[in-house]
Amino acid sequence: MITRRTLLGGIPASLAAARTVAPPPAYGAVPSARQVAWHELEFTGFLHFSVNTFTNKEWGYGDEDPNLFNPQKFDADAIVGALADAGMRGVILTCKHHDGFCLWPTKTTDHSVVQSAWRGGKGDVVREISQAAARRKLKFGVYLSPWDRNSAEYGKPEYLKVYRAQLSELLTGYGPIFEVWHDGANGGDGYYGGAREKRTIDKSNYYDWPRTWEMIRAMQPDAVVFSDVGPDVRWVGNERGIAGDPCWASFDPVGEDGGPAAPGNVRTKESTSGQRHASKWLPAECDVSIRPGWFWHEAENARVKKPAQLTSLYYQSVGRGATLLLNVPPNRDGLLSPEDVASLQGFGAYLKATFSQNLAARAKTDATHVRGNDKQFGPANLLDARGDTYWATDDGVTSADVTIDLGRPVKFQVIRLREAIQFGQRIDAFTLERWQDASWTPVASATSIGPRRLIRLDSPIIATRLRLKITQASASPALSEFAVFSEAAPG
Ligand code: FUL
Ligand code: CA
Repeated sequence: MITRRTLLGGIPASLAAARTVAPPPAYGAVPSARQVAWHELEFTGFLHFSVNTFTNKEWGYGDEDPNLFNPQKFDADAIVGALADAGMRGVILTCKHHDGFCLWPTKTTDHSVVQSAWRGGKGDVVREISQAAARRKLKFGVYLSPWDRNSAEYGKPEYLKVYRAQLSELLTGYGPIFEVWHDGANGGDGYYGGAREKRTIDKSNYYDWPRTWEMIRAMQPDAVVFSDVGPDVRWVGNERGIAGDPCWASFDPVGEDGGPAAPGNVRTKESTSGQRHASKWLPAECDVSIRPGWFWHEAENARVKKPAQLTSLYYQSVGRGATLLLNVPPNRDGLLSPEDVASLQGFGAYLKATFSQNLAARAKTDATHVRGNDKQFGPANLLDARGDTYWATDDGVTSADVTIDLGRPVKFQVIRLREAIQFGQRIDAFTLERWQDASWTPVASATSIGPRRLIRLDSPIIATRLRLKITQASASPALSEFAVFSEAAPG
């Protein structure tokens, strides 16, 4: 006789049933595996380095003598080490900025380190930074400016071949690349091989971006591609390092005139917050410089952002679910200046001291709803420091509470929440409360969570019990983390 028991291969029906509770069906746009890995980086570094470092400019015209580039004390390990100590998990180098000078010995043009006296023309900044990054376990990414004010071909169809050849040199010669960064600035006057004229291009069609992105996929399938319009990561719409609040991970970019969007042609106002119910998972990256300019300028040494300013930017970017890409430009020696290193150290110490210990790690949890009453979706999953375990409710439940009992009064100032984003961004709003004077009293409320939400209270509070109320959701909530931290003094 075939019984239910034999069908299940000898597993008692009660246990088997527990295992069959399915994870929640995905809601809306969901991230790709490469996007999930990118979200986990949270904080990365940007290095703007070129002939501009030596000419005191932000945008080189393209006629600079390559010999100007001579960073005598260049030390990739020192640069990358300072970024790593600050807590960064990746670094993106301006392999070529708008001036067209290539920091690696490219075969596509003479306008490169090969023509420089630096290391007798045998140097390769891309190689040294990528190797130093690998030694410190930082991911390495490339910025290759589409706009090239040196190239005689710029603006003509031939330039596209040059650009793609440069990209393939970078994507095949320097190990794994985590991010390819396409700038939106395009066209205008330049040297252009001696023509010294103004060239404008059709932003929507000239670069044939979809074909270039296919090339990147083929050469570096794990790399995310950044631009104003993605396809993997979107510009946040400002260069101040500040994400919107809310900041939704989904976005359908639209061109300035309402037509199709392209790098350099997007309604940037919408990029800051994204759109709640867009079709694409296209999360925001906040790029900002530690100095007023992107390149190093002696006159800005006194204007390097202090650890407390970096801390505030961190909460306004990483804390809203975006990634922070902080530029720290090497100086003419080929090192980070002491002012920048000091700020990075102070901020890194703050991050370490604040986030190393989740004060709720050993708390007791309880929830109003648990998916299928199955432990595998229980609220204890919020505290295990694992991204792949989560608390979830049954489908159709769009408001639910979870209670965290810390067992003793705990003083803290920062709360971190993460959604199980593999199922999409589901939560619209929540409130955090503490048990005080025999009732639940609100501590903070916010909207988007997505990959991450940090709440930094104005001053520390003490609580024994906390309650997280999901007050609004577009699909049943699925949260992977709830953590509380005691904030260190800003470095
Ligand atoms: C901008 C560029 O024009 C700046 O020089 C810098 O590289 C910044 C990150 O992107 O669009
Ligand atoms: Ca978890």
